[in-house]
Amino acid sequence: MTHKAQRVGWVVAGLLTIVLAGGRFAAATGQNQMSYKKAHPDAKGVSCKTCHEGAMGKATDLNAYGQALQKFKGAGEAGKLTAEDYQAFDAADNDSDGATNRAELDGGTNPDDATSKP
Ligand SMILES: [Ca+2]
Ligand SMILES: [Ca+2]
Repeated sequence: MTHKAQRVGWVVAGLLTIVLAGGRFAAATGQNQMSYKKAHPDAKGVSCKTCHEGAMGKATDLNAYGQALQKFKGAGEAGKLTAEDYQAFDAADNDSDGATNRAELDGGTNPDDATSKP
């Protein structure tokens, strides 16, 4: 095998690794979205930016609220959130302003800012 062929092989292996790793994160995020919809079939006003910094949610760009949600991840579902995990987080008061996370999302206030409450 020539040096050029070896280099092409390494580039292809690197790209494949990136694509497969990206697919794994996207699948976990998709699974989380399905669990979210199962827990909140009538939810309005919630977007990827509720838990992520960017408009396209990625596992690596969680905001403070998304990071707090991760602590509610059940032990049996590594890397994924279940509907039960979301419901447990809904009942919590992430910013200690007296309103539950669910009440804040329903009321259009920020569940990560104590000065914003319903
Ligand atoms: Ca709150
Ligand atoms: Ca709040």
